[in-house]
Amino acid sequence: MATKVDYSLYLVTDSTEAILGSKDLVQVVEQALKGGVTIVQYRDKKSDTGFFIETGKRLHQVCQKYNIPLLINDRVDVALAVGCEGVHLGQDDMDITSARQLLGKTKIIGATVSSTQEAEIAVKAGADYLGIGTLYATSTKKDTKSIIGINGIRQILRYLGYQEDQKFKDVKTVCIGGINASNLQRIIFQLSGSCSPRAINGVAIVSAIMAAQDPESASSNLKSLLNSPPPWK
Ligand code: TZP
Ligand code: MG
Repeated sequence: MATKVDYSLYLVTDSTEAILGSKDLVQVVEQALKGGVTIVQYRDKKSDTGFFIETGKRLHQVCQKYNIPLLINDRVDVALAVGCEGVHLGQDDMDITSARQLLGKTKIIGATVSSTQEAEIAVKAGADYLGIGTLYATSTKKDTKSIIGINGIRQILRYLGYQEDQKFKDVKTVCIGGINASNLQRIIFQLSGSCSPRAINGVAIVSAIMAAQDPESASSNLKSLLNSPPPWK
């Protein structure tokens, strides 16, 4: 199990025209790293394997400069070829048990979950963290099957919080879908430990950083919102 990973401001990349436009992916990620993102997932649904690996290696070099872990979305083989810190796997990707066998104990494995059943399976199979969602509908991912809202995320956090097995206590959590500077503090507050037996460990964000005019200041703004109490507290 990977230790001491900071999941608080989790950047998920997007290479599509709608989000990235004509900007350079590696440059945008470096700007986000300067702004303070704490972990990066390279998500690329359109490139072939060769480009995925090559760009993954470039992103890994940049992330290493800032001492930030890089994960690869969907593909254990690409993560192995890149030599990065781990993978993020959805329900239709390789199962967590096989991924753990291929990647070994020290790599980070994350799983997308939308229900307590999916969370239980992922945790028991050895996921290090859960990407819980989809929180809110988002044009970044139109094919998302379950929009579970704050209540759906709370239900999963509550479930994790009440399990006896240490694996459930150790697993980290991030939520994803429609999170931006305007709703971040409310979301964190609604998912804080006082409303649920355990709090969320981070927020995963695509467009609010990747599509920003200035990804560095967008990230540093999100980071300061994360680190300051909401105005109503
Ligand atoms: N998985 C669930 S929602 C989503 C992914 C990859 C996209 C989230 O994008 P945004 O722009 O942060 O709403
Ligand atoms: Mg996937």
